[in-house]
Amino acid sequence: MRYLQNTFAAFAIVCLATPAFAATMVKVTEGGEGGGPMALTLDQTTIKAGETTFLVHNDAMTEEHEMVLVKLKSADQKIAIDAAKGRVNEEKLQSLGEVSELKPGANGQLKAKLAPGSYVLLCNIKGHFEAGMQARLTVTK
Ligand SMILES: [Cu+2]
Repeated sequence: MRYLQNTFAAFAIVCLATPAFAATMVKVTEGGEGGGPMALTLDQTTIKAGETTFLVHNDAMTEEHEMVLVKLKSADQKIAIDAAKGRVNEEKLQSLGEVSELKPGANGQLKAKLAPGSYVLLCNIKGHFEAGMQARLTVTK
């Protein structure tokens, strides 16, 4: 019992000490079905630089989504769409990772260390980006 108490105390100290180094959490909600409005929303659109965890939830009933994290060269950078494919050409963008093939109702996570600048989060399943599955994120110092 004494051992358990000590273990718990040590654990509590670790927990209390953690917040100073804790990653910023950004909640990402994806939604939309085939033919319906598509959306990708963030619970905050401006965050501080550093370790960031994106908690991604696919709120759709039947549609699969994904989330790609892209660093932009500037806040007003235009993102070209390959009209024939109905998708963004990811090779021309600086991707920092993705949560792929997120099933309806599923959750995913992406961790990244973000430098100050402009970012976009998008779903690059055919037609989804154009339908509205994109959100800008600003990272400050
Ligand atoms: Cu999608």
